[in-house]
Amino acid sequence: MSEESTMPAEGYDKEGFPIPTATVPDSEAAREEMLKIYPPKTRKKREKQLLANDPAKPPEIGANTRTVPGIITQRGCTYAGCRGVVIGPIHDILHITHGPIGCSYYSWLTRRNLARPKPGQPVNFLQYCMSTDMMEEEIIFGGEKKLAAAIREAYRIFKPKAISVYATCPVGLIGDDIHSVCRKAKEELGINVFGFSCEGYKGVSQSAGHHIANNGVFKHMVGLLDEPDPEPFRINVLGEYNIGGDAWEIDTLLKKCGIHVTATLSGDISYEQICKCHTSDLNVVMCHRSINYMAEMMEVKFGIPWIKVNFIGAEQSAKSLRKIGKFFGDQKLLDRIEEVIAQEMAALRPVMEDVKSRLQGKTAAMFVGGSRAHHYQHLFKDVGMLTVAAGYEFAHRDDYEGRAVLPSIKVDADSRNIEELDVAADPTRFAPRKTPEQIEALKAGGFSFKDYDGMMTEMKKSVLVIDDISHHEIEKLIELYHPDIIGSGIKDKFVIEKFGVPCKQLHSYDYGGPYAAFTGAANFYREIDRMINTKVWKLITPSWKKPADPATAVGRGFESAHNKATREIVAGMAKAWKPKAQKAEGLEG
Ligand code: CFM
Repeated sequence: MSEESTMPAEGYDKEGFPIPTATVPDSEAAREEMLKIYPPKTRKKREKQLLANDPAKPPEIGANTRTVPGIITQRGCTYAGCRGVVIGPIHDILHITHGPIGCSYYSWLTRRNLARPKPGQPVNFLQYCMSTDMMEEEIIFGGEKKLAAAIREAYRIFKPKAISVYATCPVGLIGDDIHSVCRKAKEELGINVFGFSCEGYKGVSQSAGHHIANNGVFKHMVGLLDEPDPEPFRINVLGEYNIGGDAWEIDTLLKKCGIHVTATLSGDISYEQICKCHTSDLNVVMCHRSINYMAEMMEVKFGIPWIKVNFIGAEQSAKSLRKIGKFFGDQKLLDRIEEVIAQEMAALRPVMEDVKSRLQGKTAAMFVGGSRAHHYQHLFKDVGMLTVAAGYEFAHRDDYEGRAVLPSIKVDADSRNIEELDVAADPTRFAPRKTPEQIEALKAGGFSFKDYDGMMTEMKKSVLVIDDISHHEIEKLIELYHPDIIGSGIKDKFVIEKFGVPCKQLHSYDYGGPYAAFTGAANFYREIDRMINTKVWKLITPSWKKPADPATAVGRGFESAHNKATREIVAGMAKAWKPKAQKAEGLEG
């Protein structure tokens, strides 16, 4: 709309997107209500993780710290972050989990990182799930022999280009040296074999696994193939995992503009693409949390600059394209980008307007991962909805408050556990993509590198920010805020829906998607419209609205004596449950 007129129409911002009309509820009262059930020690910790926002000066949030046992977290483990999130999507290498069968089984296609075979690259191993199936015998006598045999067997059957091995909790506990097994296998088989010490307990969440994975991908794959793609305007899309086909939408959009993707890390990506991604001109970062390490290391070693982008939401997609165009500074490319944005918006505008008529004024809350709780706020805003509460499961302070706080983040024992690679400029291959003068000129024109201002700077004042939310806090949020929709995951979806509030899974997309780029945005708007405006929610009486029935109190009524007692036990307040010995040692609370 900004292209057609200089004055925004009433109810629209200057970019031509509707202004949300809902108001932010009284967050201080809600915060107190959520915290008051906790015993003092738990409260002290949760207080730092549960704040009222101030976009001008984001308050310091407690993040990336251990979860209080018993609050029912949504977090995953370090193994999940490494094997499942960052490396698992590479489709033509074999991923072998060294551990009991459960760790493998639960990493078998449960994350919807889609991949399809390409011309010349017909292999897609993602449907396979490989495990050393450790049993009692290996736990007692060691599992290295079984691992070596498994690698050999897998190679014999599949003949992959590379094999990656992942350590699960018991492997670290019994001390199997997976790295020496991998080194020997590499020599024996003549292919790349490498391991990850990503035992589930290594960190406070899957975030530690991201870091371990970044280190390993950088050490064992990036830089192995010095063959730049011939196309101009080459970029890598970092932190995009092709959930529900998102990376394909982004790829198509970039292609339309004339921008070439060398590698998407790691959505629908091949081993070869990762090996040559250091030959690209620019790294654009979607998910800052999971891959900022790689962006930093590639800049130091190879001279590739990085910028933050976001292809979730129409307004954000347009901004991201323009930013990439500005980096290359080619007038033809810039013109083509404007043409593409105009085309995409012309197709999207009618959908937005239609949906907006039913969604403007509605509210959303989101508790997801380490980047989507931020990115998806833009999709809701595109159609006039307001985010009244949001939080990550495992992000760090910089994802909330912006990278400016990086120097002030305290490194605790849990983070120190994860190796920081010592990276230096490559003696022959380091090549800055821009001259210092070009960089200065870009900066003078308002362009910023390595910038991420975090979620809080883009949220309204007083909006609740909740890190690592507990089920108790979600229940309170629903009771006090009645958001029209909550974006979350499978672990709390059905709890939320039993309260009569629709829940959109923002990890797996409820088997839907894609939602990235303009085409994906249209899918999302329509789906949210359907979810919020279906009549089914009006037929449910939320359990907290039902009067307690003392005769059959179990599960009936939020304030029923039974439910109250259960919540108190969960919150560690039930005095009767504490053994005397613990009290004497001062372990309570
Ligand atoms: Fe990044 Fe992700 Fe996310 Fe993440 Fe994840 Fe995911 Fe996520 Mo689930 S890499 S931080 S560890 S954007 S699997 S694709 S949806 S929690 S918000």
